[in-house]
Amino acid sequence: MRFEIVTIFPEFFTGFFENGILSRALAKGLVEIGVRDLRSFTHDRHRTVDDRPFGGGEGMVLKPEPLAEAFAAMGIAPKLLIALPDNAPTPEIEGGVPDSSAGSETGAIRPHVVLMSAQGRPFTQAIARELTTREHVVLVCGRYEGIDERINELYCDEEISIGDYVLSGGELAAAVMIDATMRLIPGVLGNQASSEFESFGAADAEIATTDAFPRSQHGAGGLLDYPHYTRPAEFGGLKAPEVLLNGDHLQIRRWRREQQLRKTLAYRPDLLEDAALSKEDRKILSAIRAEKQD
Ligand code: 6GU
Repeated sequence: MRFEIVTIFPEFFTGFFENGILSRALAKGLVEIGVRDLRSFTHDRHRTVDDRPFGGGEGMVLKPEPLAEAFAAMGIAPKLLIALPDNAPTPEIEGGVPDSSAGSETGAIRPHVVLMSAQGRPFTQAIARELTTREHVVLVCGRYEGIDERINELYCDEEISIGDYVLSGGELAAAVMIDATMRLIPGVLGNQASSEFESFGAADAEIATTDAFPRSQHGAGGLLDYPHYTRPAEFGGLKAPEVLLNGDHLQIRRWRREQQLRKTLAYRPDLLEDAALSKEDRKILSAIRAEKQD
C-alpha cells in the first residue's frame, strides 16, 4: 500500500518514518510513503502557496494552482464533474490539466484522494480498515484557514477529520491516519492477533465466557481494551491483580472482559450501543451499574 502526502511541511514527517513498526513495514516493502512538498509546485520567487480569502475574513487559504500541479505530478487528473452520456467524447479541460485517462491506459487504479480537514467525516477504526483495501492513498494536508474548495471538488474523494478539535494543519492528522491504517496491513504487526483484539477491534463477545484454549487476549467486541500488567508483581506499593498471576485462563478472560465493560461504561458508554454483548456481558453491566447506585 502506498501513501502520498501533500504538505507545505515535508520535514514534519522525517522522524515519523523512523518509528518502530512503520520503519519495519517500509523496510519490508509492505508500505510505501511519498512526501510532496507543495512549495516545489510554485513558480514565483517567494514560492507562494497561499492567498487572502475572497470575501474577507481571518487567515490565508491554500491557493489552487500549486495543488493542481502536485496532483498532475502524481498522474491524478481532475474528476469529471458533469455526468456525460456513455458515448460522449472526453471533454477538453480548461487550463491544460492532464488527461484523466492517463491512469487507466497504464492499467493503474486512480489513487484515493483524502482531504485532511476539521470539516471532514470523523476518522474511525472502520475507516482505517476500509483504507487498507486501497492500493494508493493520497493525503492532502490543509494549512491556515483551509484550501480553495475547488480543489476539494475537483480532486478529492473524501474529507476526513481526526476529531472535534482544531489543529494548525492536516500533517498530524495524516500521520495519525497512516499509523492507524498501516498496522492493519497483513504482515505489518508481528502478531496479527494484537490488532484484532485491542480496543475497537473485531467483535467476539462470546469468547470471554467460553472455556476453550487458554488465550493471551480475547475479542474486544467494539469495547475499550482491558488494563495490562507486567513484572514486577508489586510496584509503587501496588500489586498486579492476583487473578492474572494464578494461571486460571478462564478466570483471566472473565476478569479482562469485566474490565473492558467497566472502562467502556465509564469513558465511552456510547460504544456499548453497537457492541456485540453476550448475555453474560449484560449481567456484568447490570451488576456494575447497580454498584454505582449504592
Ligand atoms: Cl484533519 N485538520 C485540521 N486542521 N484540524 C483537524 C483535523 C484535521 N482533524 C481534527 N482537527
